[in-house]
Amino acid sequence: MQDLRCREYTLPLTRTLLMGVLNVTPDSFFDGGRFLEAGAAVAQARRLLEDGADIIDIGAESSRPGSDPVAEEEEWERLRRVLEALLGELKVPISVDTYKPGVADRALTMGAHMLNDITGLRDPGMIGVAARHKAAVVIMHMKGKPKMMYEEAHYGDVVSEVRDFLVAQACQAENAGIRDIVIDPGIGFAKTAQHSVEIIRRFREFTTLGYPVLAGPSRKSFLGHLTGAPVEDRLEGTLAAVTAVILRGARIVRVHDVKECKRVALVADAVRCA
Ligand code: HH2
Repeated sequence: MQDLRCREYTLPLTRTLLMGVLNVTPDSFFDGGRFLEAGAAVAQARRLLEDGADIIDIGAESSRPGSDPVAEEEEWERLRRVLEALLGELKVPISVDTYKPGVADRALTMGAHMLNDITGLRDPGMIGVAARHKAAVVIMHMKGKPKMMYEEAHYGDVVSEVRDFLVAQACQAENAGIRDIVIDPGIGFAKTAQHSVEIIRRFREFTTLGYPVLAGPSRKSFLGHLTGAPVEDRLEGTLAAVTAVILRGARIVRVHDVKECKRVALVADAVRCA
């Protein structure tokens, strides 16, 4: 687990990688509507890079609790304009946050490097697409669909249920020939605030499975639950959660505030490796 290959890029896994979030949606829970226009999205991608992002993750359908799915053509149209502009320019891997094989296939054909699937490759078509394009994949845990996911937030032991799902999906991906697999317990997805805290507290139970682990606590509602702060005011909570997961072995953090999280990662990495 020395490095992560994202098609023509190889990223080291010896330090924490920063995945910068870029949502080209009207309704994402934090940055919705800000980067829907291609020019604004490109400017934000450049800013994320300047701030220290190692990967840019572009999403064109919000997965916030209660959100409605977007039609495949609409999702692709939002993505296409931004991908076209960024793929020629950025010198870092571009990840596409989608669970639809049709969108994934078109994005990888255009040159994207990584698939970030919040449904953990539940659609068997996704495995075939990733394998065919030799793309890296993020397998994230979620139950149900974003629209109703809080109704699914029931577990015996949340950590073992999530871990069993991630291992099963990762094995399927490996059997299909996918080499570069990242797992993600899906903080906030069909999880109560208590479940998210439990996942962070026991994060080592994911980071000892042999796959690099990604965590996405950035500005999520469990932080609001703990601090009482609205989404615009959850930077400190995010930094605390990012520190906690890095000290427990996370290798990638998916964040909106790359500059601040990068500094936190430098310090936490130094402590982790001391
Ligand atoms: N969280 C969100 C979206 N995609 N992917 C992974 N692998 N892990 C996560 O925790 C994760 C994710 C939700 O955040 P955001 O993209 O900012 O919001 P929205 O879904 O409303 O666009």
